[in-house]
This record gives sequence, structure tokens and C-alpha cells, in this order.
Amino acid sequence: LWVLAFAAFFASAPLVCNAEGSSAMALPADARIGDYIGRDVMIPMRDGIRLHAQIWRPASASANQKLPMLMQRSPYGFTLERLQQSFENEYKELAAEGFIFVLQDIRGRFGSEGEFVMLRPKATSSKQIDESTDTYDSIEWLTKSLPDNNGNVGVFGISYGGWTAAMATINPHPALKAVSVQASPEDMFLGDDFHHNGAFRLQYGWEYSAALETDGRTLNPFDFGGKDVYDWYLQQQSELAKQDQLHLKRPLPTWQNFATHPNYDGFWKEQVTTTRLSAKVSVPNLIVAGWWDQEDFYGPLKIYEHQEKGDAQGRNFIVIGPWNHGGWARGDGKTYGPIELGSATSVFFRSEVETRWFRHWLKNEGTLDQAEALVFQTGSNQWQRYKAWPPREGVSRRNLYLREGGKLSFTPAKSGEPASFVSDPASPVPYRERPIAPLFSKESTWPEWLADDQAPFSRRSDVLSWSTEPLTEDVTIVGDVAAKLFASTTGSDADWVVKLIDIYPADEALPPAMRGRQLMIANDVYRARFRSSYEKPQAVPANQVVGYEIDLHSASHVFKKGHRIAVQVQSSWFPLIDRNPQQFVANIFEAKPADYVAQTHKVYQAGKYPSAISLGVERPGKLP
Ligand code: PG9
Repeated sequence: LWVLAFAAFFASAPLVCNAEGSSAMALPADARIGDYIGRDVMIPMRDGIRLHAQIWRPASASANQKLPMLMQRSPYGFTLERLQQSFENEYKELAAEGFIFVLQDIRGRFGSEGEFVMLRPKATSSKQIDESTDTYDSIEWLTKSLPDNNGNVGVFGISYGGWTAAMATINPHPALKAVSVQASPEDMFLGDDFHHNGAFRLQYGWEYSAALETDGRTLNPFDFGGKDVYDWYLQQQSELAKQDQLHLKRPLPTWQNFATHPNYDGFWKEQVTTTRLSAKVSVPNLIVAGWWDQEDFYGPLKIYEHQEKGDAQGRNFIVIGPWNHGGWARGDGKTYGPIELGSATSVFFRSEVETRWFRHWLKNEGTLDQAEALVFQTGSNQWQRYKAWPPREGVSRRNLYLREGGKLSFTPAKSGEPASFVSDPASPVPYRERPIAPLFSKESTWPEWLADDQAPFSRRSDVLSWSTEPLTEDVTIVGDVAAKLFASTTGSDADWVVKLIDIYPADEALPPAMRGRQLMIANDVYRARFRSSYEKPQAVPANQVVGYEIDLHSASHVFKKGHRIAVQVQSSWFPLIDRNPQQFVANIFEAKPADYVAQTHKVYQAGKYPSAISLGVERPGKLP
């Protein structure tokens, strides 16, 4: 169980590592899973370093049958236990097609030589190496050395593995015929694992770097000693910058990079995925995202949007399904948390979308009937096919206004007092109901947290709520969602967390877990110091109304008749996000306990300050 929970979190690909941190460096001589037989190879790179990979070939394929290769490149190791799960889930439908699987440890990880660098920067001279050159050199060796391959290679993977798949498309090897970049991060300062809009993702940042940055051969979850991690993080009295020295007695390279790069500088910018990719899409790419991806939702949508500009040949596609991080690679996808999805969405994706994709490009078989954007509409549980994402045809942009008295309406108010609350860093709003478990523990339900009921938070005095009356007809939204917030603080910095919520009716006909549930449809946090520039943060002028435009990304959702649309605004989300001291300090990683002060925040809701959520509404009939 421990293994499964850890696995579930670390993406996609069920990662397996036992409590002692066993690694995945050599397969037994008779390694076999179902029809597949595995063996190890060491592949030489241009700089002499050798990278470890496992080659899995179907035993039933005749000796001289030429098969295409599907490759994954990961920092997490491929143990036999992990692969057993993968062959039952992620690879199941692809294995039935008879691809050769090549599973490679990236540099410095598990069986591979060399040094690991988190999201390794792009090589700047022909003498340097990066993940793109390592993929190129691997494909070159594989196509020449593996008997009976058909010379066609596909690269796919989730999250870190999705990012390495994206890197494969830079100066690609001619044998690379298609990729599927799944839940890849795009920008670690603006929207993916480590920060959102400059606000630091404390729990993920700490637990991920502590678990990963060991000796390169193990994954070891940080030991919180059984504590509710909310308390553990709150009780850290030293500066965040010193947390690794204090608890692990050594600097964690990734943690130190967080502490020394608190702003959007060259360190973060050079990691941005799309600035590295070729402007012209040459390798067909099936980009995959999950609506409830707790780690990298920003990435795949931004990568798709960016690559569209260079996609004259129509090779850039997107699929957005009802999944958490890598959820399409696990199980059948009939539910997400307590939400029934009406069909086996993951099986559908793997068999009807992903397998067709690679069959078409690597075997030249089958027709590719791939929609430009294949999108699961939540609320109605329907797959929709669009010619563009976000779709604009038949969609009107509308503002949903936050009004006095907790009312939410598509009509603005002429007058009304601001709503106000005290935000106290000594008692930040928990992002989940407590106790909160470590991310990589058997108690962890991190992959499902975005389905958590938001009702308990609406009862706190430091969470503001607005809602419509029960809807008299369905309201369908599609495309971009943004918050336009007019707000003030008595301090000189603040975080603004905005959540768009679907409130289910307390209807006996619904499953008990859904009755009265407040389900998040879109959300994000914004750190006010970055309102004019992510490079140069600035203090917020105290007691002045400031306008913020907060990207809540996108949605495709039907708020059903009888439901209510709601919005919550709060100023902390702990320990998902680190605490904002609420008075400006140059670097929050170096803030001292006394720097954290309670402040009064106000959200304006009328006249020239009409705070609102901007939505794309389909067929706006009678809107509340
Ligand atoms: N979200 C994980 C990650 C990707 C890239 C960098 C750091 C973390 C993952 O699941 O791989």
C-alpha cells in the first residue's frame, strides 16, 4: 500500500520503491511480465556517459518480426513491481499492439551514469549534452543495435516523463515519428509543480525534493514523525531557506534553488519548456492533460497553446480528460474521488486514443481520427470534439459578479460595501480538512485533493463566499476562466486565492458523498507582490484598491439545473502554498517568524470596482 500511495503520487507511472528504497538497476536474467521479456542495456552517449535502459519485447513476436519502439525516459526508476503495474495499466493496450518498450533512466538516476540536474537546462554548444541529445543518442543506438526493430520510435511519458518527451522533439532523431507529451510542466514559477503565479508550493516543493534528492538510486519520503503536516510546517521557526540543513543535515540542490531564486529570474526562465521547443512543430504530438491534475495542469495547456502557433501541418493535438495527475494511465477512470464519470474514461483514452495514435504513426496502420481538441465536459460527463481549443464559436464571454451579501450574479451592482476579513499567518486556512498527511505516505490522498468538499472552508471567517440562487437551467462554461479582483490590504503584501465552485443540491437522488458538495471547477493563487512584474516584486500600497487579473486556467463544465455557482476568496492555502508574511520582505525564504503579521483584507464588489469571474458561456439563456 505504501508503495501504491507513493506511486500514485509520483505521477503517472506507478512508481515503485520499497521502504528501504530499493532501486531498479538490473533485471533478473529471466525477467518476464505476461508476454514480455525484459533485459538491460547500457547505451553510450556522445560524451562517453552510459545510460541504463530496459528493453521489453513480446515473446510471441516471431524472431525476425520488425516492431516499432515506444520509449519512456524517467528520473524515478523502473522496478519490476512498478512495471508489473504498468503492464496492467499504463502499457496494457499498447502492449496488446506488440510495441517494444524501452524504459530509460535519465542521467544520474538509478542505473544510469552521470549527474542528475532537475529539468536540465538546454545545451548551448555542440559540446554540451542535455535531455534532447541524450534522447537522440539513445534512439541512434537503439535503431542500429536492436535486432528486428522497424526503425520507428515513439516517446511518451507523464509529468517529468512528459517533459522528457517534449525534449525529444528538439532537433529530433529522424526515427522519432511521434510523441505524447502528457502532464508536462511548462513553467515552474508561473503555473506548475513548484510555484503558481510566484507563490511557492511549499508542501510539494519540500516533500518532492527531499524524496528525490537522495543518492540518485533511491526515493525516500521525508519522515514527519506521524504529525499532521499542517502543524509540522507551521511549527518551523527557522527561515525556510535553512529547512534542509536543519532537518536533513545537508543542502538539497532543488530546495536551495527555491531559496536563492525567489523571483522570476534566468534560472526559472531557462527551464521554460516552450521557449526551448522548435517554433515549427515537426514531430506529431498528442498532448494530454487532466482537469483535476494536482501537479501539472498549467503545463500541457500552455504547451498546446504555444505550439499551435507553429503547427501549419496540423500535428499538434490536445486531449483534456477528467483525471488527476496521470489518471489516464491508471485503472479504468470511471470515477475521480467521489465523482462518477459515467464511463471508463482512462480505458477509452488508452485504447481509442493513445494506442491508435502510436499505431498510426509507428506502424502506418489504422486511420487517425483525432479531434484537434478532445475534451471531457465535466458535469455532463460527455466527450466533446473541438476544432480549436479554447473554442470560440457559440461562446460568449460573461462576467459573474461578486456582490454584497454573498450574492453572485451575471449583473453588476451599482453600489455596495466591500467584504472584509482578517488574514492571520499564525492560523492560515488549511487547503484540506485536517489532519493533512505527507504526500508520499500510505495515508496520502493527495491525488484526489482537488475533489475535496469546499463547504467546511466556507464556514471560516477568513474565507469569503458568494453564490447564485439554485440555477433554473443548466449553465455551460467552456474555455478560459479568470478572476478580476479589486482588493486592498492593511499590509504591504498578500496572497489571493480564488476558487470557482459547483454547489450540488442536497438531493436524495445523488450519491451521499455528492449531496451539498462544493466541488472546485477552477482555482489558483496569486501573490500580490508580483502584480506588475514577476522579475521585480513590489510592495503593495496599504489600504489602496488594487486590480488583479488572476488566471484560473480553463474549464469545460455544466453547472446543472438546481446547482448553485459559487466563488470563495481567501488569503492562505496552507501548506499547499507557503505563508505570505503580509508585509513586504525581499525574500520570503529568509523571512523571520516576527515578519509574519495579521492584516485586514477587503474585496470590492460594486461600482468602479466590480470584482468578477470572467467565463466563456455557451448558449447563455437565462443567466442568474
Ligand atoms: N510532478 C512531478 C514533476 C515533474 C517535473 C519536475 C518536478 C516534478 C512528476 O510527477 O514527475
